[in-house]
Amino acid sequence: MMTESFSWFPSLEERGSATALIDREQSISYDALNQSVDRVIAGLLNAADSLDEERVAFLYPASFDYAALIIGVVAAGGIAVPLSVHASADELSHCLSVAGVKRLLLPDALRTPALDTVCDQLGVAQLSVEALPDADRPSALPLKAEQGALIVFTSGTTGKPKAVVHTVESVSAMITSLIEAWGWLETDHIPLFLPLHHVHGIVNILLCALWRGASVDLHARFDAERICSNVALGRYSVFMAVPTIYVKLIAHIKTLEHDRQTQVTQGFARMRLNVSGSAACPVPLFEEWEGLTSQRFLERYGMTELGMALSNPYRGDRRPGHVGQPLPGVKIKRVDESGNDILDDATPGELAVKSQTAFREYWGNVTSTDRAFADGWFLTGDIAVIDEGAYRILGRASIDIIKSGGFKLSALEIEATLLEHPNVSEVAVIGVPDHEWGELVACALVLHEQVSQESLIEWARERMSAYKVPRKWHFTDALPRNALGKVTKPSLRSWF
Ligand code: MLC
Ligand code: AMP
Repeated sequence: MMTESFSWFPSLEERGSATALIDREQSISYDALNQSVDRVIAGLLNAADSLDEERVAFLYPASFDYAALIIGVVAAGGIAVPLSVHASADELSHCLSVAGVKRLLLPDALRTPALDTVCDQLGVAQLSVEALPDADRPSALPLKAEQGALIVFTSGTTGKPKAVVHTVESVSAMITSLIEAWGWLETDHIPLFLPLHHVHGIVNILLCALWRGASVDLHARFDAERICSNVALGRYSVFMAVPTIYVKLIAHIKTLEHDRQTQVTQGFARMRLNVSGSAACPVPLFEEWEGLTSQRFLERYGMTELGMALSNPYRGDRRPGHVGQPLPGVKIKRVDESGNDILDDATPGELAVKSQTAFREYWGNVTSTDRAFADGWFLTGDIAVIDEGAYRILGRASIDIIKSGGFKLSALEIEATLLEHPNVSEVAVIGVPDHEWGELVACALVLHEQVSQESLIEWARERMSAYKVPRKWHFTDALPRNALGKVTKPSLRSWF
């Protein structure tokens, strides 16, 4: 049932001259951000009443334009489709066609001949924010709770990434529940260096901060030295990152001379919150960070389809190796392989979730949407136990999902791309444990004609994002298979 009008973002205008975003030397106030959002709304609508769930894609790095687009597209009744600025033309083509995009906004500098070809083939118009028509913004912009708001692509066990559709209500619920649970303040100041095509960067950092009236320091990429300099100056009150980034920060801090090290670690110590998530935080990392900075990570567990589901407490005991309890409004149970509820805390089971923050559907993919739910419970594919009241994630049900540096990767998608190489006849991809990246992509190949590893890597980098390209390679005459002819992937681990 469609509910009545639903409000999307708190008034930016009312926050006036407070700083919303900082991009190197430049900063913009909430007032200025509000004007940019209004221009986006008016330009996209161009006198129409609503975008009616038009999927408006954009390819902007962390920038004022990005922020105006993600808020403005939704306010205008569209579905924001933020894409990765590091994606290959093939990957972008997949996203644009699955989501049925007709307009792609991007700065001129990101236009490439390969992308021009893709857009011509798909009938997608490319334009920059500045090129949006000058128009009047309608005074009323009624939205419905169930209306689509955001599409984020996520890898699954069935090949190419799926388009996860969040609604105005689910995105709003994701934001407000985190603001409440983690005590966001309008005086908060947070750096944003995570990619802006995933919920961690988009929702947990950018939208939570802007919704609450806090300030966001934008970084086009993660640069340990630059971040540490700002931390040493005491700029930030909150820090959110994936475990790999904390590993990189520790390595960087260790290279600094003693006084500088102290300034940086004290900068972290003074913050009110350091959050780790998107992948398991190993206990030794938790302890090393606490030893260096006195900060006990708040580790939480989330997923593109759900936003955040489990969290250690903001106030209370945060246990290393555990992801805490369900966030307010989140119902969690654990099920066995036949879908039966598991009642014994110590027996491992797959997490199944019901939440206001849950997605609506995979765009244009009824089969996958239906398969993702059992009796209204979303099946996460993650296996967990409950240990003295706190959840502990043991791993994933499928070997074909890899988490590297916080990115979720599909082994099958990487295999399918590598199989397109004319010299490759068989390939199997797995994730292998790695101290820095959590897991690294490793692949075993059978070639029917010799080709060097270097040229395969170069070939792969033209077709997939750099973080998907295998980092470990093993060439063999045959892949190990079971009686049914299926590759026995666990046995490949010994090769790496
Ligand atoms: C970069 N590389 C990776 C990689 N990231 N390889 C494997 N896995 C990754 N995640 C490659 C680069 O292409 C480069 O290759 C080499 O590693 C070294 O690059 P770098 O410069 O040292 O790394 P950097 O570019 O700084 O990237 C590291 C990173 C990045 C950690 C900043 O991976 C990142 O932003 N991760 C966060 C992903 C994220 O936000 N996930 C949230 C999903 S939402 P070469 O060959 O060029 O040297 C979600 C829900 C939830 O999970 O719960 O939050
Ligand atoms: P994504 O689809 O990119 O949103 O990734 C979601 C997946 O990341 C989850 O299904 C988990 O496998 C993993 N994940 C996120 N947070 C944690 C965590 N704190 N511990 C372990 N795994 C996590």
